[in-house]
Amino acid sequence: MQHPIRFYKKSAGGLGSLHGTAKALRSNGALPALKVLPRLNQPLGVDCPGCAYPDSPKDKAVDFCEQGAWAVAHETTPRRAPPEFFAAHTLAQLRQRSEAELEGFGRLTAPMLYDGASDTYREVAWEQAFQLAAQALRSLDSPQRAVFYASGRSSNEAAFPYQLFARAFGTNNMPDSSNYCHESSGMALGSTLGVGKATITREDFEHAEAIFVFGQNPGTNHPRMLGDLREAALRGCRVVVFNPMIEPGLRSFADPQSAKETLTGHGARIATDYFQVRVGGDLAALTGMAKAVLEAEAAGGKVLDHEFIARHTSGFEAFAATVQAQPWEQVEADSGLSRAQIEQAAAVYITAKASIATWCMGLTQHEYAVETIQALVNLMLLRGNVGRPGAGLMPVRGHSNVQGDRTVGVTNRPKQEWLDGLQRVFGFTPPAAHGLDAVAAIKGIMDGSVHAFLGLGGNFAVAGPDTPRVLQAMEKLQLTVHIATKLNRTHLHPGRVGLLLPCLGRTERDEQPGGPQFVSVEDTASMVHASTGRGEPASAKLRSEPHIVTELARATLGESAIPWQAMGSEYATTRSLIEQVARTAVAGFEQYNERIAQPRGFYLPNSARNRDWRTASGKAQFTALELPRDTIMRRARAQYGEQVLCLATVRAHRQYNTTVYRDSTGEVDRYRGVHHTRKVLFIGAASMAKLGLRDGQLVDIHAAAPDGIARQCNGYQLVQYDVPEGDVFGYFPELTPLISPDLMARGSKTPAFKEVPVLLKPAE
Ligand SMILES: Nc1nc2c(c(=O)[nH]1)N[C@H]1C(S)=C(S)[C@@H](COP(=O)(O)OP(=O)(O)OC[C@H]3O[C@@H](n4cnc5c(=O)[nH]c(N)nc54)[C@H](O)[C@@H]3O)O[C@H]1N2
Ligand SMILES: Nc1nc2c(c(=O)[nH]1)N[C@H]1C(S)=C(S)[C@@H](COP(=O)(O)OP(=O)(O)OC[C@H]3O[C@@H](n4cnc5c(=O)[nH]c(N)nc54)[C@H](O)[C@@H]3O)O[C@H]1N2
Ligand SMILES: [Mo]
Repeated sequence: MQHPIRFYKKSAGGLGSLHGTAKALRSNGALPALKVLPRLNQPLGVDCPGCAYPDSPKDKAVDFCEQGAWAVAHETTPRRAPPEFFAAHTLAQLRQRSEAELEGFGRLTAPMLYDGASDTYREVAWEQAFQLAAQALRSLDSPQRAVFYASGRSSNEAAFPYQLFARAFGTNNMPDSSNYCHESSGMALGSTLGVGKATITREDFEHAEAIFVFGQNPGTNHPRMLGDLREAALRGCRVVVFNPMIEPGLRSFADPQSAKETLTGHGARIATDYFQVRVGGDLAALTGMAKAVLEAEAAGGKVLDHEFIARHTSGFEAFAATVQAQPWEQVEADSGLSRAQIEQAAAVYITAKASIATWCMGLTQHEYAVETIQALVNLMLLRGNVGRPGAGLMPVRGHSNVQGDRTVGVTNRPKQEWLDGLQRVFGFTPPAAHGLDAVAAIKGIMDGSVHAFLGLGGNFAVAGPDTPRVLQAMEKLQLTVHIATKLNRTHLHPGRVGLLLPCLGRTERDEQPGGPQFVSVEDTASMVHASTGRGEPASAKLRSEPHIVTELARATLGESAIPWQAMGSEYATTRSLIEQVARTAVAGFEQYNERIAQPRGFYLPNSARNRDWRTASGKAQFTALELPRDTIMRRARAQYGEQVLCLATVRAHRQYNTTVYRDSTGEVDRYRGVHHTRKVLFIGAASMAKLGLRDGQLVDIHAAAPDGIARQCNGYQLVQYDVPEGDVFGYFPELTPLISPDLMARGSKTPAFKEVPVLLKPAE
């Protein structure tokens, strides 16, 4: 068997990215995508449907990346999955196909209804589709039987009527992709700084003296961020990385827009310091850094910002006492880093006049995720690194509008001010009780208490834990409605009434009775800006997301004081309604329609950035955190033995979440060097030696789950890689079936996708 790894020796970016961009275009018929790319992330252009990284504040001729090109090319693909395609394939047959094949069938073209007798989806008229969904919803014995899932790809103009629909129907059951993603960040920042969003803008990168990057692989998932890190590194800023894997994309980066770097393949060094913390070890590492900072202060170093701490924070004494009580031995054991390494990181932090901390899924998808991010906030507060130029915290969001969706009300835990705003503007009393989050929805689907599922985008069951079980349970639902651009596995398990409703993509022209429409999105630095699709729609039968959502609502709830039809046909109406609801709930939406027309849109002010702390104490809150003894891995090892490994599921270069791309050259994960197969497991030499396994060997992976249920993924090839002992890494979504829904973050309930206890056995 061929070894799938060819180690990547060049800088990330550079020619590889240019080739990758060209491949994206070639594999999908270049023309439509080529029309879109020059307008990507440009003022008044199209917002990239890839990640939520902010657009350049300066005018840049090119402000998209290779990964954006793949996202766009896959949306503008010439391939189609029309009704004839569905007539020729039963769902049983389609279920045999891989994620990449399902995606590869192309764009959906017509509304489809599941027909159980033939086990196929068949075309249905739009009007009938709306009526069928409405009947099924109205016949539920309680609105709480329905869940309204949202993936973070839809615009504000679709998300707002969607949450209004759920609440007017009578439920806050709005699980969303944030529950799977940055929920832990929102909670930790909310409890400590009073606002669950980034406190910095893209300009702040120009003023930082140190940037700490935790649990993030920007070379693959936020490539435009590498440009900012590169510029920072070139002007002498320290870039300190905490990541158990050596990610080549974080080591050095050749700017594809620099001819010299591209031609030589030698880019700029990115990480000045790289710490291979153990998976789940960041809380200990951050505790250690705080200890080192406090020790430096005690030694007379004058490193704390006393004025800031006194004036702006609360809880310092309890925090400091708790940090000092955590023994260095435990800090070292839990983090996998030596005291000297941690002191080195602390020294960088102490020396820098302004520090930024960014993070992504490496911090959020753990049992102690919320606590870990609170520990990061603690560290930043020690030197007043919030609310001044070049300093602050930034959770780097995933989906391009996941932050905007939350801002306009998509959440299972709405704030009372938001509900009051809905009541004031629309005159109904929205439900106050919190609804189901994603894991609770999964459990409800499995235990039969949920009867209807609606999805505004996304691939709910494949993106969440215990996929095979959840998919099976979805077939027992009374109703499934998926608003989608492409086919995916969740669609292949319809309920009794099963609807698949195809929508326009963001790059496509949206003509409504009110004229051509544009939508708006919010990036991870809180810039709200317009996105105007101009491409030819993939099919004449496609409807826009706002139209589909509002017609579903109108059919279900009838005519009411809520102007559904206007919101579905003239999005300025929606924006003005958002502005009205936001007036007493979210700052910064004044004159939404006027200001969205500005070239780069407008910034939603962040109270913490202004050192206005909307917390219980009215101050920025230090959190006293002990290092946990009771952890997923300790419990699993107590139950299953010391051979249990910790699996972190991550993304490869050629995928967008559950969408796996096929690359004609066999490239799977460029920077990590993987080719031709996704069935690999990255493992350290020491772990292999301990378990009597060897590089290249095939293994079966068994979950060591707390609920004792057997879960298994077979035939994975071991790849020796520089990762800490006891930790292994593999790709989602393939390995998600190993994850029990009981593995989740305390507080945020985000699945612990990066902390999955597993056992390896030589393949049978
Ligand atoms: N091209 C592309 N772009 C994307 C996406 C995509 O799939 N493809 N997805 C989008 C979405 S929704 C999101 S949320 C983001 C995700 O962006 P990332 O968070 O960068 O994605 P992951 O692959 O989950 O990578 C997590 C990183 O965390 C590290 N890690 C794992 N466990 C730990 C740990 O315990 N501690 C630390 N310090 N590090 C750890 C891994 O080694 C890896 O480098 O990307 C967005 N952008
Ligand atoms: N094991 C493991 N699981 C994870 C993660 C992990 O790191 N490890 N990461 C988690 C994270 S961070 C996230 S955000 C979730 C993602 O979870 P989701 O957001 O649910 O999943 P996606 O794969 O992004 O959704 C892809 C589908 O969205 C639809 N789609 C694409 N574009 C559009 C559009 O413009 N409109 C509409 N209506 N539909 C569209 C297509 O049908 C496509 O198949 O996955 C989570 N799951
Ligand atoms: Mo995400």
